[in-house]
Amino acid sequence: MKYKYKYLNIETPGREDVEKLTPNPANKELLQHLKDEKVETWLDRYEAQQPQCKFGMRGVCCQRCLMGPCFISGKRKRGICGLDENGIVMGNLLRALAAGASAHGSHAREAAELLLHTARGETDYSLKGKEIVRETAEKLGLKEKNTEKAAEKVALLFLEDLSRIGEKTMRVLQAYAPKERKEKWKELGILPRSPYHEAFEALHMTTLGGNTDWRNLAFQDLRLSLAYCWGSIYISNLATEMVFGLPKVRTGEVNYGILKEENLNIILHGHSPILVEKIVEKAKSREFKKRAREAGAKNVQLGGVCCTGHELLARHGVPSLGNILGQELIVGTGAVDAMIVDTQCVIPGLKIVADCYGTKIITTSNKNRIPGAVHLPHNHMEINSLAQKALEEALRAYRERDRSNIFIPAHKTKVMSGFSREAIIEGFGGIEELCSALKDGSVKGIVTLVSCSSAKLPYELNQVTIAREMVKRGFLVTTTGCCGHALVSAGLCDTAAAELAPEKMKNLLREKSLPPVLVTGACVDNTRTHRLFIEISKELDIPVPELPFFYSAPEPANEKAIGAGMSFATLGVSVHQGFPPGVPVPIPTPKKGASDPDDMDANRSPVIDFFAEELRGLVGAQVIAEPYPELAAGYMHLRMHFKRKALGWK
Ligand code: XCC
Repeated sequence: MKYKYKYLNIETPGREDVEKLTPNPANKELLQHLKDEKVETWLDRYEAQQPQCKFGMRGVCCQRCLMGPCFISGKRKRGICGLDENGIVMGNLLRALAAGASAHGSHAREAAELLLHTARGETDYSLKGKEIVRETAEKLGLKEKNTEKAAEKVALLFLEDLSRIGEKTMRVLQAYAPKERKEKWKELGILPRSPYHEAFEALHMTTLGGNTDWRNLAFQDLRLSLAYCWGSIYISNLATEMVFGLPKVRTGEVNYGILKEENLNIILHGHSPILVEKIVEKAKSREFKKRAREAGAKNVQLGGVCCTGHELLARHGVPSLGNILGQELIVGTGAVDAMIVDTQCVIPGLKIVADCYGTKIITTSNKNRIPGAVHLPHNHMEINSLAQKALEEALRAYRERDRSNIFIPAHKTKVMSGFSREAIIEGFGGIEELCSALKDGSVKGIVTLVSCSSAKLPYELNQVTIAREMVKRGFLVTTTGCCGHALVSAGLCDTAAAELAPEKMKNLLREKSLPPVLVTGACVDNTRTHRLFIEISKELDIPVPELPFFYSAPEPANEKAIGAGMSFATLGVSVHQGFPPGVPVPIPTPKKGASDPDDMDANRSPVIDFFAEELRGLVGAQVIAEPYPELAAGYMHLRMHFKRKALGWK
């Protein structure tokens, strides 16, 4: 690969590497097309940034106070204030986690408010997930027979959990977490109060003159991760399921080929289903289709990007087109008339490409404004009218823009989607059967393969390689988020992909008509796999850390990804990160004065040792970084193999 970062012992791709290695042929064609058209994309900007700052890459750059930036090197052991490398690295990680927890917390608050207002009959929705309302209320110990009233109580409790400041921990955590884990977290002193509280504390602890004990910061990292998990993503997932219902397993097609030149193409992008659910309903109506035909379109085609793409694929079978790095390529087809975006992962480069093709960008949240975009800020009380306005804007875009420069790669991929936790269990014939499959080795273990796409790696290659490797080795894979888009487009979420699996697993998947990679939704739906792990552990009466599970994020990019991984680590599921998220990577060097060249100093970093080793003693899981996918797959296999052996499983 083109760029070599010796101090990280890592090579990163150049444009030619990405063009050659990225697995989806449609992405290859679009990258080439946009290069020919001289349209700037993330790939151009990534190349322009090379080589990237070696201090930033190792996480040893500190910009926390106004005397900085300071960085640590062989000669400069401390920043101006006196903070050392470990304090800087751990503090940077904690601050990134706090940012991710705030993004997910804000999403959770919107979802809980939607639930509250819907339960009170104040929105344009009614509760579709009535069984989830009843189940959640019961779990939370809320005695209320009336579904709407129960939902209202649940929503208020969620909002309280988000901002709880008293000594007691969150109610969702108390109700859903396994007893063994709660005792462990209590013993470690990491039971959180709430995401608001712990994010506050994390930022406070890392201001100038704050905490200099990096280990204490590491414990705050664990505490905030628990708040992130139980106080944000659990709330978003549950509230969304209560309002919009559980997804349904269905088959369909995804990838750029679903776009048609003759259609009005509207793409929905972001993370919140609040407005887009109504947009989908209205866009599918006869009336809107008629108006699109009158405007000259043959039909209306919807598509999804990032987590909104997953929500829509799971609930409505709306084809997903791509992920965070795919958004520019999608618009680069020239076929998109309007892209409606809400919050998170809408990159600024999107508007640059959109302007080249006259694509209208419509923003719907005050948390995400883009200069030059049409802005229609949503609120819970005006969903109908705002959805209508957004569609009117899309129609206008269709009529007004120059549609002569369209390039659509003809690739389509089959997918089976919509796997909730419930659907996975049902798909295997019940929790007992799923557990027997694990015990008898038909399924060797479960890996959840998730997270973003990063320009630092050959786009989508590592995600697809790890998924294929794990399936070949007999492991079931669940997936969400941007990684989910890569795996879906690679055809791994189609039943035909069962062919890759070893005989026993292949036969089981065939019998159950399941694909080896189950796409479970958006990143907040990582909770579905999280709860699946808890349920398997309960059924088998074996603590989670002893079971053959793994979490892997081959291409972490967003700060939100840190909390996602740590949510699993605190549960006792080990974590693989494909690219070290700003931690110094130790490179063994020959010992000074040693005559034997194999006599090496490991140059280990205390922060790395904490995550890779000490954490195992604390929560029963480790966090490791490995950018090379085959090595990562081999390592995960080995660790899970030892767990199976310890359990006496074949
Ligand atoms: Fe990461 Fe969530 Fe964003 Fe994709 S979309 S870049 S956070 S994987 Ni959710």
